Amino acid sequence: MSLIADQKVKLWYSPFACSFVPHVVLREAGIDVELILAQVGDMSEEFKRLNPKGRIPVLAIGDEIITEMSAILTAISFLAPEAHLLGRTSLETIRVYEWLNYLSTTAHAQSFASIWRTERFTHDVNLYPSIQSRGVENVRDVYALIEDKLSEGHSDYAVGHSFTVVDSFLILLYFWAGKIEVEMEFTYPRCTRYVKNSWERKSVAEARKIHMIV
Ligand SMILES: N[C@@H](CCC(=O)N[C@@H](CS)C(=O)NCC(=O)O)C(=O)O
Repeated sequence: MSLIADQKVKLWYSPFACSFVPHVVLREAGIDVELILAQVGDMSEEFKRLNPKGRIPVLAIGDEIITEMSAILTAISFLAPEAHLLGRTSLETIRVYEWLNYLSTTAHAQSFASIWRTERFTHDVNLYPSIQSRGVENVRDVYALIEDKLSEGHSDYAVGHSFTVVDSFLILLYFWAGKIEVEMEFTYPRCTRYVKNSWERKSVAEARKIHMIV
């Protein structure tokens, strides 16, 4: 596959969902994108043919259909190398992937999913409350770690000293944690300060509007 910057780019998204992350990154990269709604909980058969995993985000660059957060963010970043959205040095890029894997797996697919998609973790509805309360504990553990990591870099950004794909992911997860009523402001002051710094950034504000993240 060769990524050519002038191919048509499309993003399938749903409000409140993780498609917010590539949406911010597309805006950071200055790429024109066609946004297509694929509402979580009401995805069309046509969408499921496009992505048999039944998940958003999905990105199309010309005829190439790309799924999975890390792959999508990498593809967008390759379209606009001058924006350095995967970091500015090899080590920064390594750190970006270290974050992305942690956020996609431990934070999203394990912790938040066990609260919002408990049916994927057990067939026994009697176990839901126990799995969900463990999920909230897991979210707190994730945030304790993020709080520590954000203090290491002495920067307004998660990796290096400029905006990367990681920043957009962290902004989304902060919003999600608020939705499950984890107290964020006093318990995780560095995370809070960090998210507030980027909340009104142009790319973030535009993606928040479409994704209803307010
Ligand atoms: N492994 C996928 C997971 C994406 C994912 O779980 N997306 C959620 C929205 S945040 C989704 O599409 N959920 C649909 C559903 O649960 O039915 C990735 O990292 O891109």
